[in-house]
Amino acid sequence: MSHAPLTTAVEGIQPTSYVGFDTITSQIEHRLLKKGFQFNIMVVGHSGLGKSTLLNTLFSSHLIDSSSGVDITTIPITKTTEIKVSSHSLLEDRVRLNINVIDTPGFGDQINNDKVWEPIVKYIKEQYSQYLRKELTAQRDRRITDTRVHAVLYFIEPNGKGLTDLDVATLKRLTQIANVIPVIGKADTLTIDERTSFREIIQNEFKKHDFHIYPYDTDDLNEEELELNESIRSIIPFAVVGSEKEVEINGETFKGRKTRWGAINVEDINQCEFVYLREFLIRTHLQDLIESTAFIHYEGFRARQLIALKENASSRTSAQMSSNGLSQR
Ligand SMILES: Nc1nc2c(ncn2[C@@H]2O[C@H](COP(=O)(O)OP(=O)(O)O)[C@@H](O)[C@H]2O)c(=O)[nH]1
Ligand SMILES: [Mg+2]
Repeated sequence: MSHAPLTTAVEGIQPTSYVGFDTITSQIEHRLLKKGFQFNIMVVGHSGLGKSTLLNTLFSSHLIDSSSGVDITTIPITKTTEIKVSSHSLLEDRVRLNINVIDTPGFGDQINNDKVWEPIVKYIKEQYSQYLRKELTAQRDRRITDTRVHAVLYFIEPNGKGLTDLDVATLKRLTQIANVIPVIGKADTLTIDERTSFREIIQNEFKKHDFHIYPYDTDDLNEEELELNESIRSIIPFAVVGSEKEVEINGETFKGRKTRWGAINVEDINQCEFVYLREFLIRTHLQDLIESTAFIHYEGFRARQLIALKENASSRTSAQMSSNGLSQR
């Protein structure tokens, strides 16, 4: 009997009878469905830009209270940005999506907006640090609860002029540590032409400042995926309109905003880019947002921390050695 060669070609061999490993996909699906998915999304931007409303519109559920009807000036202004986390569980077909919404009230509302991004940056880094600590314990949990921020929706004010100094300072920091998706809030306050030119201004500013904006082109993407990313990049920042209310016009009901001049259908692609944002964020890139957070942002954080730890340890050892009269060599 001759032995099989040590290296065989990676050609597929068709088993002569049914083995059953084609069920692995359904085994994986079963396991994934059982544990559900965790998605953590943060919203950043001035009060009243429609952050809460848009999140509720995106997930078609009332996740956070909007300030509608509440005069913003009556809300006590805190000295700094607050971080408010709320957890929700949504069920669609058999898929359970656990969502943590991280709201950042107070951002940009002060007269002196110096360093108001700090609590946000700190929160994002803290989640990485907690995750790392859990990974490094001797008895790791089989499943570490993931609180890392997978997406930051950054709301730009529809002022038609461009980014403010606060936007630039915040985006500079956030894009280094998380997946940032910029949107123009309350885009219905701009005409379609105004939106186009506003977007151009902002895209140029992004280029000028060299912001690392999500989605990222990685080596493992195929041509089709690269093209999709390119088309998404061309409409960033998405000009969005949000509404939780149903509007009825000529017997047709839709999610929209009624004005004295007519109504805006949030889901009409000729009226705003809400549908594109939802398509991108939820229907094509949800898993990629989670993976990019783990493999790009968290990985970078982890590497930096471990290198620092090692350097710390080695400088301590050499200090100890020299105090014992030993040389390192
Ligand atoms: N015109 C317009 N108003 C909006 C839009 N989204 C929300 N609003 C309204 O703006 C106010 C503030 O919205 P809210 O979602 O609480 O803003 P947040 O402070 O950024 O969370 C509410 O009265 C909303 O009804 C929008 O897209 N267009
Ligand atoms: Mg809000």
